[in-house]
Amino acid sequence: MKIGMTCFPTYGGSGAIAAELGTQLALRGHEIHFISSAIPFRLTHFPDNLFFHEVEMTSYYPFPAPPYTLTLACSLANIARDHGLDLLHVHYAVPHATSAYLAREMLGEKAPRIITTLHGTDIMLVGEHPAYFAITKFSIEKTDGLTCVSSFLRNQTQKTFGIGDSLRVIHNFVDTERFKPAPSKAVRSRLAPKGEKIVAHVSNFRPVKRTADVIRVFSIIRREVPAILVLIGEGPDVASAKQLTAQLGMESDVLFLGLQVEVERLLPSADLLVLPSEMESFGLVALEAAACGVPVLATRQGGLPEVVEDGETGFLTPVGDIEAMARAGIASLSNEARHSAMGWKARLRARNSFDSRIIVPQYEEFYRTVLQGSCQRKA
Ligand code: GMT
Repeated sequence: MKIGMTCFPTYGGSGAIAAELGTQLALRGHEIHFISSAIPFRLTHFPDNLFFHEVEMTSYYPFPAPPYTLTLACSLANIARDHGLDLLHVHYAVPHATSAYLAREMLGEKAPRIITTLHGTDIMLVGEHPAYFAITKFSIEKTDGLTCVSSFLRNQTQKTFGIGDSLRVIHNFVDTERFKPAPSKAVRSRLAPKGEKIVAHVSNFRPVKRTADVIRVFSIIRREVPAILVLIGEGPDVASAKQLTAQLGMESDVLFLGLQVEVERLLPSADLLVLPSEMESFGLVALEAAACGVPVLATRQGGLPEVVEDGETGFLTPVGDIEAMARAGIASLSNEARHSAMGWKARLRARNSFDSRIIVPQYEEFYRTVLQGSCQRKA
C-alpha cells in the first residue's frame, strides 16, 4: 500500500507511535510518506521506501498564527495526488482529521481513504473543549476509518462524541527486539556510581503528568532505599520540577537528562518507572519500560490498567496518593526476588500482548478493510 502518515513531530506518544508504525510498515514493504511540519523525533531509520515531506509553516500579516491546518491540507492533497496514495493515516484528531477531510474534498473521486487514530488528549482535553468540540466531532465522523489506542479511550469517545460502534481499538505497541532487558554497566555506573537503585520518569512534562508527584514520591523512597531519580524529556514543567528538587535538597540525587531520542538505551538500566499521571489514554512509556523488564509504578487512571497489571507487572495507585506510590516503590525496590519476577512478567506481557509483530498487522488488516469499503463511512 502507499500510505501518507501525519503526526506532530514533537516529543510525545502519538508522534512516537506514528514514527514506529511508519517504520515497521516500510520494513514490511509498504511505501510510506511522512507528511509533517518537521521530522518526527522518533523517526531515525530511513529505508528506501520511506519518504519525508515537510509541511510549510508560513505566516503572513495579518494572520495571528501560521494556518497549519490549511497548509497541511494542501500538502496532504498534493502528495496524495503526486504519489498516488491509497491512504492517509493521521495521528491525533485535532487538527489532523480536519486537514485530511479538506484534502479528501479537494481531490474528489481520486482521493485516498482517511484513517484517523485518536490518542487521548485530542479527545479528552482539546477535542472536548467547546472551542474545538464541533469541528472535532465533524472531522472524526467524516473519517473513513477511526481507531483509538485503548478500550478506555473508546468508551470515552463514545461518551463525549457518541461515536463508538465504528471505532476500532488497536493498542499501542513496542518493538521488543529494540526495547529489551539489556542493562548497560556503563549507563548504570554513570547514572548511579555508588550502585544506587535507578528510578526513572519519562514524559513531556505537562501538568497532566504530575511531575511534582514523581519528585515527592522519590523523596520518600530515598529515605529507605539508596536511589537516584532520572528524569527524561522536556516540557513546560521542567523548571518547576527543578525548583522542587532544590527545595527538597535533592539536587545531587536527581538527574535531568532532557530529550533523549533513543530511550531504549536508558530504560533497561532503570529499576522502576514512575508514571503518576492525572490521565493517560494508554501510557506508551509504561509499555516500553515493561518491554525492558522494568516494573511500572503508575496511577489507576484511563488506559493504564490495560497496560500495567497491578501487583503482577507493576503497581497501580490512586492519583495524587504519594504515600501509596512511595510504599509500593519501596516494596518493589527492596525485595530483589519479587522485583525481578515482576520485571520478567512485565516483559512477557509486553511480548505476548503488545509486540509490534502482533499489533502492526492489525493496522494492515484495518487498512485493507477500509480500502475495500466495508468500513467506509458516509462522506
Ligand atoms: O501524553 C502526552 O502528553 C502526549 C500524548 C500525545 O498525543 O503525544 O500522548 C497520548 O498518546 C500516547 C500515544 O498513544 C499515549 O500513550 C498517552 O497515554 C496519551 N496521553 C494522554 O492520554 C495524556
